[in-house]
Amino acid sequence: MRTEITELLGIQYPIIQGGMAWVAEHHLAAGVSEAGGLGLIGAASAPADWVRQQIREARKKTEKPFGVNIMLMSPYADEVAKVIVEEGVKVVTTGAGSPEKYMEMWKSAGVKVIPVVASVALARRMERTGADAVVAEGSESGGHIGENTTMVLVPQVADAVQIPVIAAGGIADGRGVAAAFMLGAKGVQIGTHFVVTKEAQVHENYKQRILKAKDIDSCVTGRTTGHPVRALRNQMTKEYLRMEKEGTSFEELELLTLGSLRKAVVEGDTVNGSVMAGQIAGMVKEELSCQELIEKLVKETDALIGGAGFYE
Ligand code: TUI
Repeated sequence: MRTEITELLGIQYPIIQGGMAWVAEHHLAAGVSEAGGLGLIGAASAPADWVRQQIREARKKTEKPFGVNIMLMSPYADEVAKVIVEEGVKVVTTGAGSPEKYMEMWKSAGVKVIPVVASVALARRMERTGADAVVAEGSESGGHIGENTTMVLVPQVADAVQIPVIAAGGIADGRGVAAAFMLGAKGVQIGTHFVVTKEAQVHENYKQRILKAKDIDSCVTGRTTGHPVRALRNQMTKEYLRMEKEGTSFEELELLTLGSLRKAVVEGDTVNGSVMAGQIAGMVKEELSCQELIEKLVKETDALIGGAGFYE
């Protein structure tokens, strides 16, 4: 499965792990990279020193390339951006904003920059400022999302830019990977299925909630505040949606979500916490190791489109 993405990143398979807050720590990142994909440490809203330690721990576990995802709304984004360079990280992906102000620093340090985008306009802007690739992330994804689905976003982004496009949102098996290639992607980013891997240091309740999810179990909160977030339906999302409908202030709604992802991932409170997951959760039925999952994805994809010339 050699594509522009495997060549760009020096990895075996064009499969990238999502930079999920609280979930994407060094065990998972190293597991994905060791299995031939690109593992990521999700900096989320964590302080720069936590990110630095995570990078060092991942390096003890793998000599293969791995990256860091920066959540640009983080109060620590500036410091984390510098840690990437200081620690010699080879790849950075970004989410929830535009990384333009860090581009020069990263590019001159030889860091490969892959912004996650949810629109054609941002993809174009990212290419102009020197991005090496983009992740086109559809609204099937878990967490903070844009307006367009993967099906409509990926081909439009692929038409709009020359740099390789990585598809994300709604992909959890070989059919999804093959479909992404047909839409013009040269790689995929997968989140939800990696939450339920043996390496993921996620509370068992969180994993079980995903494994038991049905097709219609996710919902989107925060559409009115301009921060739409997809999570699995529970007491928290119900309360949030009720308050949103009643016109509750942004500040009060933020209070409700503050720390709610940690509550679910770390404490296992899947009732009052935020169980962020993509719509494809309904199809995730087993806990595999990163290696088993990646091997399964590659085998299934090859059976569908191997030799059909889609990878190039
Ligand atoms: O960033 C993500 N997914 C995330 S971030 C996150 S932490 C969070 N939690 C609660 C509220 C807000 C954040 C959880 N999941 N994916 C990448 C992504 N980026 N999706 C959408 C975007 C995006 C949206 C608007 C990127 C840029 C943008 O506008 C930037 C601009 O300047 O136009």
